[in-house]
Amino acid sequence: MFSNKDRFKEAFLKRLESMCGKGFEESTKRDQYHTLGNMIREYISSKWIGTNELYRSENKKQVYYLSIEFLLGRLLGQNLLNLGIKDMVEEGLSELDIRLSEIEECEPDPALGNGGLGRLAACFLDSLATLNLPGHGYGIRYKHGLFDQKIVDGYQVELPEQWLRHGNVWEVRKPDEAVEISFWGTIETNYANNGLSFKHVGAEKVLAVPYDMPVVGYHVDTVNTLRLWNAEPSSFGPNQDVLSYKRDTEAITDFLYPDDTHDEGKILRLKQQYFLVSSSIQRIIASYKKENQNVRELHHSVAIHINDTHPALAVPELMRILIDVEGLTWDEAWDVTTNTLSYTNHTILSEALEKWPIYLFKPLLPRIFMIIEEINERFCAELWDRYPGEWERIEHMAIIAHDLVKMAHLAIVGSSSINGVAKIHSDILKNREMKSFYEIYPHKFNNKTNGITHRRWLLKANPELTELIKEAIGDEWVKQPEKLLDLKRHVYNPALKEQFAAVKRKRKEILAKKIADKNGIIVDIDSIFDVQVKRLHAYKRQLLNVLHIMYLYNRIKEDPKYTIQPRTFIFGAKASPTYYYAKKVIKLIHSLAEKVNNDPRVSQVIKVVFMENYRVSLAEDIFPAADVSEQISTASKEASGTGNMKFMMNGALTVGTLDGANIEIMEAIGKENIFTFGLTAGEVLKYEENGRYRSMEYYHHDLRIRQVVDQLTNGFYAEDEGEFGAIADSLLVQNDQYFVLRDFASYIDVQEKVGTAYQHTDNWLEQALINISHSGYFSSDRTIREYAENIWNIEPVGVRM
Ligand code: H53
Repeated sequence: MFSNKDRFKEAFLKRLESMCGKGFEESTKRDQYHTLGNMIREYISSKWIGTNELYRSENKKQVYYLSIEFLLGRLLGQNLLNLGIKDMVEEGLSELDIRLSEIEECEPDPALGNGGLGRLAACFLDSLATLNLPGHGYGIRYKHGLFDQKIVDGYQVELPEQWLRHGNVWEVRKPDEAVEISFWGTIETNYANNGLSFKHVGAEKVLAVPYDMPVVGYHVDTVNTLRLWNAEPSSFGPNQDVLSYKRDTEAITDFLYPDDTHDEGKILRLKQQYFLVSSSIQRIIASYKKENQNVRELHHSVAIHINDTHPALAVPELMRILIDVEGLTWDEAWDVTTNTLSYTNHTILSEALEKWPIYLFKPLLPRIFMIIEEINERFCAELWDRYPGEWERIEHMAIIAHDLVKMAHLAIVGSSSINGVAKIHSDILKNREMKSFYEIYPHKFNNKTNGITHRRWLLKANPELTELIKEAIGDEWVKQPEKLLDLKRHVYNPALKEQFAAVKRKRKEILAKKIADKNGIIVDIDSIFDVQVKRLHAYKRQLLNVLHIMYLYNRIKEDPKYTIQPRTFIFGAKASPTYYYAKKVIKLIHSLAEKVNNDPRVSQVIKVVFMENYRVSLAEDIFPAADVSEQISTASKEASGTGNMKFMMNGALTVGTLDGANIEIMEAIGKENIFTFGLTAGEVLKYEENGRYRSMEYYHHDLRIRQVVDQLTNGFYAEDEGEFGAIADSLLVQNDQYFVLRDFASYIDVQEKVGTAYQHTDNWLEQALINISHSGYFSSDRTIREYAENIWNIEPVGVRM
């Protein structure tokens, strides 16, 4: 059906009729999307089955990536591209007068993640499949993904996301592979002749039903699986309140928690975590046992990855199954568990390191709690042997302390590998945050700098730039992204620079049109498109960006001779619904936009745009159009960042702190091709230690700062003077935890340099091309190879198209 355009057209029309019960003329765009999606999934299925059969017959080691988030983005376009049939399908459809891009718009964005963590997981799946690596994602099939953001009078309003409303063409329900999960109840301990045994009685059972989605590799035959678990009632008993049982059960997979690096501490979240872990591990072991006899050798065939602390219950759950179900001794089970599991830490923010109160944990997961207690006791005994009498140290490292279960400690003790996500982050883990663990397990700690899939963020999002690069250096880099380095030889080629400028301009026009349509703001294509898109969080410092614009506004108003290179400041960000400060920053951006964009003189040179409902599909329009990438977190706080890499790959220049992967970007492209500013991580950590920072001093001594901070509360940006009081308080009363005022002057200086640099067009274009040529290192293919070789010990399974 996809062998040539005509056969495709014929099959498409036939399928449209049979699926939708309508003729082509009456069909809607959505009908067409569903028809095409179904055809593609069917086309994928033989490769999918083939891949699974191959994995079974070759019986090579496989990795299972457990993650509470997978931020996939739309799949139709990416699948067509990876299958190598996009051009043919596009042509066929256009002969039917259908534009593929319009059909793609009908696909809801599967938003099963909040931000970096979930998007990284999605990039990893794409790389695993493309590299023919046997690796699968295990997650939750949230009925409602991350909320849809509406802006009403400048305020964020959250609406439930509804990606499943019209069904999901990519998924296959597998009821035969459902498993039962037990919550609540009590544990009966039996003393038999050959030892203890445990029985979980009076538990509430929930059925976990898998929905599988294919993960198609790029131009290979490998199709891996993303398995998403759905919670359903197990069986109804005679004296049961059926309705409330059904409601409570289904609630487990109703919503994705809309917090990013915040720990909401909800019992439902703990339920979600155990639900994911228990269903995944039960199934992984069942499928292992089909091909293998001895669970003592599980780790030779299976690697299980814990993505952040959310799936850390994998440690006690695997222990439970090995001991209670498979009959292994504690020591045998511990050996298998620690050799099977590995863990990635994604943050050092203390509010994100999950800790569960025992009073919630123990009744919900009684057997799991017992096992954690035992792990903790044995671990503390080891510590006691090593550090006799050092109570404080042991208390600090314990898995259970002060009535809390510390998930990061559990993950570290129960895994064979612990990695951070950028060099500086891994160093901070080793030398500070997890220093005491590093001292006893130095061999476990390692770094895996994050990456992004260039197939989505360059090939799919920016076909114009992709073509240009292919014209300049051929297409080997598509399979081997490090070869983008070949572009470096052409950076000074005037024709290439001109063509790159034309591509950038075209993409800016496309984005400008979206902005005009959605925001009703007309932006200047010749202005610098200066972009900050990411979750809203104090440490990411959108506020610093805002204060800079407030300063520019004042400057332009006060000094008639002041001239600057025109700029369009573009923001996109969702705030966690309960995060008061973050929501106020969104409101502030809107109040600022209102003032700037409506001022006759100021709006000639600057514009402020907030793009509503930032998500993967919108990101695909934004990155290709950016000139400047804002990566301005307080040094040491952003573990890696991955937006920085997407901008770089699309030829934007970074304004950034020496934080996360910004540092490695700088090392790759050279200091002269990035605009860095602000405190270093070392300086920030020192301030935090010695408590010598006084934000008030900066407020008093820098008039520019005093003016903008005063404007937050003197009615300049809001009639209600209290509107932005929380923001002003964060800076002055709370002593500016994220060093916004400390870095202000340095940020203003570097932004001035950006303005001047942009005027030297030739040089700017060269710098942009240098950024692109070094972006290959930041492909997730490199990252995944490192995980495969150094952590999981898995090898490609030979399936080539
Ligand atoms: O993970 C990204 C990093 C980023 C970090 C982010 C993250 C979340 O999105 C959610 C929870 C969490 O602990 C960390 O903030 O710096 O790039 C992928 O590693």
